[in-house]
Amino acid sequence: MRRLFTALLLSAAAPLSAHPLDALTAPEIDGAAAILRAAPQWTKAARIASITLLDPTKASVLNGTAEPRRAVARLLVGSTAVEALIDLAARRVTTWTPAPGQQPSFMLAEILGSVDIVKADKGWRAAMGKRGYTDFSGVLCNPLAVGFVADPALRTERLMNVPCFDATGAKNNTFARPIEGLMATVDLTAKKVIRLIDLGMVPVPAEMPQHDYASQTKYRKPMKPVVQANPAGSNIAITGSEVRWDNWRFHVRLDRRVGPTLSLLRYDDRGTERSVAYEIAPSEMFVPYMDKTPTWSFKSYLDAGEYGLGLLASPLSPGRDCPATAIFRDAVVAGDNGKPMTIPRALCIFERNMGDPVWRHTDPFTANEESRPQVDLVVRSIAVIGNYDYILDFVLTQAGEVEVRVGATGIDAVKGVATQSMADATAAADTAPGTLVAPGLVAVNHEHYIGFRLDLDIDGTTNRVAIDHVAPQTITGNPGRTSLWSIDEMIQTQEGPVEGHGHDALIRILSDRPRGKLAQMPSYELMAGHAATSLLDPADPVQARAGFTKYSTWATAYQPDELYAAGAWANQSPAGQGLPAYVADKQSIDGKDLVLWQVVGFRHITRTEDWPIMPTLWHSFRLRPHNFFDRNPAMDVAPDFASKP
Ligand SMILES: [Cu+2]
Repeated sequence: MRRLFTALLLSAAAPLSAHPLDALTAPEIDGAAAILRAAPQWTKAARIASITLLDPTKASVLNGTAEPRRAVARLLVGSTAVEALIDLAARRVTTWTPAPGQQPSFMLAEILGSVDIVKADKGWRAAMGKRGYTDFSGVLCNPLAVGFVADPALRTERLMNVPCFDATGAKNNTFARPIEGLMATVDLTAKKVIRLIDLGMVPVPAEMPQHDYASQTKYRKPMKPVVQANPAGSNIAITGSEVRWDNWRFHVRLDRRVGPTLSLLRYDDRGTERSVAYEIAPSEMFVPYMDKTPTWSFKSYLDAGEYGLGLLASPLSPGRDCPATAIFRDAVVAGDNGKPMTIPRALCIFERNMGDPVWRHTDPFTANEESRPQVDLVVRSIAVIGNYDYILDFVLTQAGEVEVRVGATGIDAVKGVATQSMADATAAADTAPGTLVAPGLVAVNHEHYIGFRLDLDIDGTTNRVAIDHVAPQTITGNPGRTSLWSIDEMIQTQEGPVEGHGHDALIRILSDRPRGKLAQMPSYELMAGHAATSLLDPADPVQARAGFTKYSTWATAYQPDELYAAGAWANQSPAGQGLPAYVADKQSIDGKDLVLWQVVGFRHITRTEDWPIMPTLWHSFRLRPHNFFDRNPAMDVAPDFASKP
């Protein structure tokens, strides 16, 4: 009894958050909202768009010195954006900074409210009447970020573009029957439609696809179970938000804006814990569509800054989205007006055995066989942004590698067209921007860029960036051999794009201190993987808001407020924010605390197999130790799970 009482006292005295990098808790979000409302700057016209953890200073985290918990809020006061910093312990607003002309991310009430505004608009109702709609109960509208605002008179207004769909009878695909050619622009402040584009009637596709299992007409034979299993229990140990697995240790949280965030990533190198990264997280996403029609050409989403990858994290389904044996973690994010929202099972953490060897060899002379089974750790979340689902994975391997994977699935954005078949005379014109995926439906071509911010700290915070060019050489004096290649190492000393990806160069981030008996400079290679860069004209206003997509890799000097590849205020942003601005002063990065940025980029040339729902397509990049360990770090992996040392 006494022990129970002591435990209760201890838990009552425990701080609200156990780790300085923990996401804000529900009481902290409530507290931040209350502090804002009590602030002298608060007015009745103020609305809170977002509240998130304001990162503690890096030095305080690394030194273990406690700092008061702080939050950053973005507000709208009337129509003016404000950034407020809040000291949660002192219960006060420390800075209140208006950002005229900028827009915080959308509030859920704005997204839902704009649908009602459109449906009440006389002009829209008349245009719908011409299309035969008098009852709008089956009509669903999809409010969208407007991106760049071409009309200078509207540039400071807070806007959404709202196309609608006939979703009568829709169970799970509300995007399949577009009411094409009609789109309203809503002024969210004035709460009215300020523009209606009506390009004329396009027949609504007849088919309503359903992708639930019961709706299918043909079934393949269900498989006998193929599952991940942990018959002797999990190897994952979690304390608070700190995860230990195999030789890895890290902190994980779901950030409202950028989503899954790994911090303090360390690897136990035979008894010495060594730093690999301070923080790894998505930063921004850019998805431009390739259709010049006025109801499509604006589509160029910056999903993290306009909506929020953490805010839109989807609850994960055990046994389907993640193995049933995964550890599932709820997340708390601030909803509208600083109201905490719990997202159940927003993160999953699991081990997986893909059936691959982490290494193997059979000696050709002695026939000695040695092989080691590979087990990986995966941290997963899935952001559902309207029609699209993005699976965001961090994969840690026993060989010290980190793979960052993005799986694209969900429903292609589709456009209603007259063409029913590619044999139709209208087919060539209608399918110029994409692919006919169903009668009367074109999936429009587009591309996806997911910019990750990689605050790597290889054995500490003073690092360098090396580009190892693979340089062809001509050799003379040997008639049997006239060419080879060798490595030409170049150190990048200034902020900017890091160029040299492809098969002719290796990009590495290295410590500035030699280590071990070989006195090698420990480093990690950034293996680009899928790194398409944007083909749009740099002067195109759509592209100019997302300048980070012109290069696949960037390096910047660490700055605590440089977090977002397309800038802190991404919604309706002007040109040039984010990485292009961060590197403009060309600070030195040599032997400094530096940040790498890697953009996973892929063009989505749509295909019939993407419809009615797209099989998951994975893209990735990899961080791979390079002279970081003095030998294969997976030498000590046991040959069998039962093996005793
Ligand atoms: Cu796509």
